[in-house]
Amino acid sequence: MKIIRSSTPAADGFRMPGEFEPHAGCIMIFPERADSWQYGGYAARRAFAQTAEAIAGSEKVTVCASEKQYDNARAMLPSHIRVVEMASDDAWSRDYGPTFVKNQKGEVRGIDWGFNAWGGLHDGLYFPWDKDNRMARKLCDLLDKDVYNKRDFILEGGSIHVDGEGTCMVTESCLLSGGRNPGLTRQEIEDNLQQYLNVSTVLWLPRGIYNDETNEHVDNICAFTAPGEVVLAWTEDREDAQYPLSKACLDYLEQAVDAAGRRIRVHKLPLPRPVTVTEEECRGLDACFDRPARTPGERLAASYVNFYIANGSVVMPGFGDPADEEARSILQGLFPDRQVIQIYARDILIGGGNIHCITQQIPASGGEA
Ligand code: KQY
Repeated sequence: MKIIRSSTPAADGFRMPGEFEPHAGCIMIFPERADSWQYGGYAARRAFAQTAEAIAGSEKVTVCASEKQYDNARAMLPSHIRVVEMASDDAWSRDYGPTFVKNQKGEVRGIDWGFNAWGGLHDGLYFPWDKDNRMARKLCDLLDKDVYNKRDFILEGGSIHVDGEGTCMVTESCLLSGGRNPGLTRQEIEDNLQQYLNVSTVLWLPRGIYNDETNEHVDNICAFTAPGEVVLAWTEDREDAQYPLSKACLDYLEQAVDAAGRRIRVHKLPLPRPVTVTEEECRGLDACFDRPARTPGERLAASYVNFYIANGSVVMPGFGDPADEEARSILQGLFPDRQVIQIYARDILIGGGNIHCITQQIPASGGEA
């Protein structure tokens, strides 16, 4: 594996493909952190294993597990899922796995962004995060991909979505947050996205999901389903704290134009009713930074937008909510050639994210037509 320090994907003719383009596989990490996953992570590991199996129905899945969890992961996961031992601080491959880029010959490379646990000592969510920060490079080595070093720029994979045709979508609340790149202007941040993802247009949604502890990652509020088309997490309840956030995004998207000059087609995806943490769940979590990791009644950032597009399926969260089926059927309509698989994801949500946050696609190699 070569570490590329002096050029950029755009300069080398590489771009980040849309998630709906063909994959070689998917990377996940087995959960065990006691202040993220209640009661030692037993229920979370079951939900991660179900997610891995659903994705493995149509693409190769690699699960990274710690030395302590390796045997358990190997036992819980079927043999067609690859398990490798790799140290991490938690289980968010979207955020600190490599972001992959591809050129016209079909060569794939990784990007190793800086990771500081969603805000470092400013408003980050745990310390230390050095094992997470080393994962992108280790994974590129494992997969035999050269990697761009961009550790001087803090970025999580969940804070970007691309359409593969020159457009990237982010939220202002996250990318302009004080804990990531406070020394950079908005224009400098946009320049980095342009050079590393090879995009010409950055859509800056104002906000994300209410109480999303990532400073409102875009992957929880809005996702491309095709070039020029997005789903937006939506509530009709004007009294709900989420309403002004979703409305601000809708207003923004209705006037936005993508890199190809298209207006964006917005499909509203309903939100579940507010999901809050129970006392029993809080009792099962270790403290974080000498404070309780969660407090009873705290609202979690539940959203159906946090789905993963696999080669043959779309794997989405369910919350045991009346809106589960409506959200599933909207996504099924938008992805007629893929089977939409819903996983009961409360035990992933308690950790602070969902199915998109715990997965990272590896684009298929091979030339483009
Ligand atoms: O991408 C995410 N949503 C990850 C959030 C991690 C929170 C740590 N408890």
